[in-house]
Amino acid sequence: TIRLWILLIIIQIYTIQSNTQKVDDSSNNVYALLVIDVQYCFINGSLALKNSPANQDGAEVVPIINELIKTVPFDVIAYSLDWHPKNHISFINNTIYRNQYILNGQYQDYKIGDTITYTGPESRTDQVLWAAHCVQNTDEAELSDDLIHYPASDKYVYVVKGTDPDIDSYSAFYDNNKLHMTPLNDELKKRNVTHVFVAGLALDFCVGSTAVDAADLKYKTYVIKDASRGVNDETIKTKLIEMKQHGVKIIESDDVENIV
Ligand code: VGL
Ligand code: ZN
Repeated sequence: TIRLWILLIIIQIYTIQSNTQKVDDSSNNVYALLVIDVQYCFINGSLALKNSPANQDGAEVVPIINELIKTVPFDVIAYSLDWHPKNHISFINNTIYRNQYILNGQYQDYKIGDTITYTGPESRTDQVLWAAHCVQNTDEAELSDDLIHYPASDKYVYVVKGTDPDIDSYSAFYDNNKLHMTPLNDELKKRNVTHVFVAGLALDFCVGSTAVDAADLKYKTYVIKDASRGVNDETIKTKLIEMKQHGVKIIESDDVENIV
């Protein structure tokens, strides 16, 4: 029984140690909310989600994200903006002059939602074709006025993406070929961010890709599903699976206060 007692005491000490360790760890946690592309282009502009196959309404994320900002003590809130030049590769009206770069070189009747493969020198990617959207410095490229946001500071960070005409950027961290990073990772690292919560538009594209990259970059990553809206039920399903495979936790906005 003496041996048993010693064993029990050792187990006790271990649990106490690992518990204090946990407390110490959480004191180093720095929580960021990543608000992805809550812009008029996706709410009531040229790529309004309510006109896309899933029939979801981008405006609905705004009050949910605002409530999170008001009630959860995030250390950092980072906003991304889809911010394309007029000649951007993702715009269907630009596919014709770029046709020389398309694999089979033959004219096709492209429609919005088609995926084409560009093989030109600067364009080396599969690209979904979208209506022209979120053109830099246009009204519809602005963040929603209804979304809580303040001028850039220690707490508030803004990054633009999709600015290179020859490559799209769904993730707020990288372009789709992962050749360049936006400033987002540096800005989060500067602020010692450890945990990121991703929400906004669109779940199956920019929100999902941002979350996958965040997890790969070793942030503890959560996607807030009810604070996001998507384009297409099929791609939403596959993106959720991909996110989980990369270790992203899929949560609801009510869960956030129990984590931060
Ligand atoms: C997005 C399509 C094209 C997004 C951006 O923000 O999810 N989707 N550009
Ligand atoms: Zn875009």
